[in-house]
Amino acid sequence: MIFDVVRETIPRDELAELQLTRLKNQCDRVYANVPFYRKAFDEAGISPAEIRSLDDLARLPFTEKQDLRNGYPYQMFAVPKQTIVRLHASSGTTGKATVVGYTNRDLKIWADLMARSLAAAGLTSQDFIHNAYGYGLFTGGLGAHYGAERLGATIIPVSGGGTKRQVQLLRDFGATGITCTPSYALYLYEAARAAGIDIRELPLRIGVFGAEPWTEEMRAEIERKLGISALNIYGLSEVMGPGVAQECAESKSGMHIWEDHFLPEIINPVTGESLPAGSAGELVITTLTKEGIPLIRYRTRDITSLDYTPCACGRTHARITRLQGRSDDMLIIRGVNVFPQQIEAILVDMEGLSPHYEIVVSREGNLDHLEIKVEFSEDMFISDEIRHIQKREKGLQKAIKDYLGVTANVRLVEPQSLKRYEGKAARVKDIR
Ligand code: DLL
Repeated sequence: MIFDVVRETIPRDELAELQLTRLKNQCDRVYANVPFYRKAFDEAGISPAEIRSLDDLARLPFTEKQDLRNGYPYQMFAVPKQTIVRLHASSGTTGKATVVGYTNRDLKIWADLMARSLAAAGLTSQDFIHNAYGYGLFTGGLGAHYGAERLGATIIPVSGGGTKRQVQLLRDFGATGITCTPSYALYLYEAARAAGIDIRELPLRIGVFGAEPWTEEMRAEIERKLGISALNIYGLSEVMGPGVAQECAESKSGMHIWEDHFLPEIINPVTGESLPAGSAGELVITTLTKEGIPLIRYRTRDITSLDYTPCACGRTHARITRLQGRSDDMLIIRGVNVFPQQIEAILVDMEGLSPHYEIVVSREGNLDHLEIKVEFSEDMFISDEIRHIQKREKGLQKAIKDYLGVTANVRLVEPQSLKRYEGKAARVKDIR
């Protein structure tokens, strides 16, 4: 079912006109209200009045995650703080998180776009949706929540964790839809099996999975094990949250990016130059209607390509292909975004540790596993005994959990035992 037929099947020439009007508007607003943008536009030698076609987009400056961090917490807001009705923040940051603020209108649009997304996945007002995305500063839980309500479905706000209970609720409440990370879906399958429950025999029929990378093979596995149709959803907190792009049930190939609100481009991540449709590169998004934190040419760091070919579902919005990775070193561990520098910052803060460390991310069963090996400094090692070492490992593990929200297996190792690098250190091994 198409949730908003008029807007989702808008002819492309009309869409381009709408985008241009909105782009001009958005540029006027950020130039007038956000000092960061005024400076960036001035430095790029362009004024909002000079934007006459969508091609002029390429003349505008990029915005990066670091710009949001620099403006922590509220400097990137384009409206008075009092007009903001909700905050979210990126998970897992030591010092400065990325804070995003929404006006009432932003929240309404988010719910609409999330409802569009759930409908594109095949869910309707008749469905009961088990929402296991985390509720809180993370956008997953509340994003899916209000989208499901907007659709008129019944939302079951389970949030993350408590897996045994989740299995029981899935069975007892008879959910027909589920929203969570793809790895958690497989974890639920295992927990259900251990409890003697076969999810294939439950009424569950559709899953909307995202927030972390996954593959076609994983889709096939989820579909087989849970006996459902598994759809891909994309989003990021800076731009809105879940529901920026969504796969449709008809083609299940690429995610329609809601172009009446987000103007997508693909660039070469090294040179910054725009790439033609179909090429793989970094996705850059300009928000067209956001009031709280409008973003001009935001570098998502996600690698994908844009497909403008018509889709079987009749929606005219372009599709982004399954994400192929990132152009930075951000890791997503059990749905939590973690930068290696954040781990490093915690390690160097701890007395007696050397700056030599190794991070290994692997997958055990269906769960991500984070292991951190770090060397003792020379003087610490001589004086320390085994039980002290274990105590320190626990302390470090706790600090990582407290600051970053992820569980890590920490091992302190002897000085000089980890590999040294002559060139660029390759301290992170992602073997998932
Ligand atoms: O993960 C929002 C979200 C919630 C999306 C629920 C989908 C479902 P952040 O925590 O800001 O927001 O993380 C955003 O996660 O830049 C991608 O690298 C990654 N990501 C999100 N969806 C997908 C996906 C939410 N379908 C970052 N496939 C993004 C691969 C994804 N990676």
